[in-house]
Amino acid sequence: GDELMLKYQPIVDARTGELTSVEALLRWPSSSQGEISPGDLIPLAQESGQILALGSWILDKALLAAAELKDVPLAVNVSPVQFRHHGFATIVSDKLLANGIAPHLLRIEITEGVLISHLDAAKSTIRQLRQMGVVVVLDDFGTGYSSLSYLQNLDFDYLKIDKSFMKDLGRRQLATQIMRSVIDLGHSLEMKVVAEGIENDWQARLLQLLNCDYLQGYYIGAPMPLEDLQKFRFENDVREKLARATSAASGLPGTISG
Ligand code: G
Ligand code: MN
Repeated sequence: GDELMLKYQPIVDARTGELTSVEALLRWPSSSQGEISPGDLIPLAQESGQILALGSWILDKALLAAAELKDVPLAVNVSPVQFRHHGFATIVSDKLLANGIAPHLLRIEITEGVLISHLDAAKSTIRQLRQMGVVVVLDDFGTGYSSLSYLQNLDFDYLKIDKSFMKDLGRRQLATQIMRSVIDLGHSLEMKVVAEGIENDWQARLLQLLNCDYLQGYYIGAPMPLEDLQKFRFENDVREKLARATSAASGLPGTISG
């Protein structure tokens, strides 16, 4: 059809390949222009004043999916405008109750953009969500302007490293060293670290070697309709692919152990 929809992308344990959560991603399949990315859609909704309605729709849709996924945690991207909107944590709490979803099965992904200019409000919303048991993820880490100062002030459960960092991984020593440092930084702040945008075996292998906790990207699985994800849960070749990656990546530049 031509309507807005959510697709679901698997996130796996970097060590075992086991499915550990799923990210809901907004899609607008338009016959004339191909898929329009959330990157374009969110600003559009923001300009037209429909961002809150869109955000609410996404959350409702995602929680219906969460009910079908049962024990698999579901991550939902929340725009800065929606996150900062007064009462956001209460809205989330009401929707969880209405859908019968345990709070620990919901992950809210926010970018640094949320924190710019309304830091105290953002802090308080993050605290409320975490008190409820909802998991809070700092998304697209490394692309903003003041990443490190935000980390000093805020409690996140997960750190998601932006996909732009993956391009030169295993090709350039410097890219690998930066990745190592970011993963270590996340761990020393007691966060779990997710790498997104994994497209090949050497990226997967290096991230394993650097002790990254979770992997997401086309190499693991593309965003897919919910029915396909339900199949993916029970039949996928991620475990085998990660094992193959282990042998394929030995000797790559930047593959330093330790
Ligand atoms: O970081 P953010 O949540 O904004 O990015 C999610 C987007 O990245 C989604 O639109 C998704 O389709 C896309 N994506 C998912 N996996 C990959 C990948 O392996 N490579 C690239 N280039 N994009 C990906
Ligand atoms: Mn995200």
